[in-house]
Amino acid sequence: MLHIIGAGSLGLLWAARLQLGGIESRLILRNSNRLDQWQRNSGMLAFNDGATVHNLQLEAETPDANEPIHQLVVATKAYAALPAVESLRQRLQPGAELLLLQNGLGAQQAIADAFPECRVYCISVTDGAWRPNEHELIWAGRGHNTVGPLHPDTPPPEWLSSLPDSISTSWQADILPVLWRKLAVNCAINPFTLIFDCRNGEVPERADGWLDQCIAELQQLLSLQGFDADLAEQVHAVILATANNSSSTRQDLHARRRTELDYILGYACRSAHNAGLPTPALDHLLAQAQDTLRQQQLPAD
Ligand code: NAD
Ligand code: KPL
Repeated sequence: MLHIIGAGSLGLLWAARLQLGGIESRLILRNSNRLDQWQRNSGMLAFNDGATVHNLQLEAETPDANEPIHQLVVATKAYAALPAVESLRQRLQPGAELLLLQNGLGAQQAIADAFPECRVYCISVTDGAWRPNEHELIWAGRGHNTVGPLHPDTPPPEWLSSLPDSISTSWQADILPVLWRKLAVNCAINPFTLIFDCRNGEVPERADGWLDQCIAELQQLLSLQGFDADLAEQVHAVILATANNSSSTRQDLHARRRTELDYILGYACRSAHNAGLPTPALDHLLAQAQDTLRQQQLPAD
């Protein structure tokens, strides 16, 4: 039995695909109010996988249910991940496997530090899913899950190979470079889309030389971590491939939700400062992005 905490876009995407693949899972909602709300519609979800709408009934419970947890998918935003896992501390069994789907970095290490007896796996997710309302889910972009252990030498969880084909996964024993590369790409795109309130494709023209400076600093930061991928090429390839998209950060802005800025650019700037690497262009980008959030009366972290 897989437990999933966070019944948002990605948590529901996991729950729906598991159920269609015949694998038992249970959603964990924040509290009894959320559970009542969920059950008012008999726990039904209309899951649009791009070709078919599946009407699914999904099992849900609150954190204080009794059943022990051996495998947990954490599908909250980065800033909510540690408190969410904390709410299940009493139920997590020694050696429990935690699968963390969060964008950015910082939340994964905080959870591993707080739960040293658990096995922590991180996933870099390229699926795209969104909810027009609470009981409808649209799988807008079929992507891939690259899974790996936060601490090297942790073996893959046994059940990983029995996930349904709809959850496309590959094992990457060294997951940090994957997470860092995605973080760097997000640092070069998302904060600019916030500041200029623009689509991804407009970033090079709007940010101009500032983007090049940020990419150069991010490239240095990646080198310090021991990774030498050509970042400029990757950033421009992602901008081209997602030119018409609103970044997740801009979507949060428009929906007036807290963003994950602190786990993306905030984390990159803190890592650079801790390593003594000057990053004036990134620091300026962070300050401007935080100003934009404050002007919109949204949390700046
Ligand atoms: P979301 O906001 O749609 O869902 C998060 C859910 O977690 C919400 O329903 C929220 O109420 C719930 N939650 C928060 N704290 C909780 C708690 N303590 N107990 C129980 N539930 C709690 O977010 P999302 O879009 O599903 O994103 C989740 C993570 O996945 C983010 O880090 C995001 O960047 C990443 N991601 C999302 C997508 C996507 O397409 N949606 C794609 C790739 C990566
Ligand atoms: O991951 C993304 C995001 O919006 O967070 C990119 C790659 C920038 C696509 O929009």
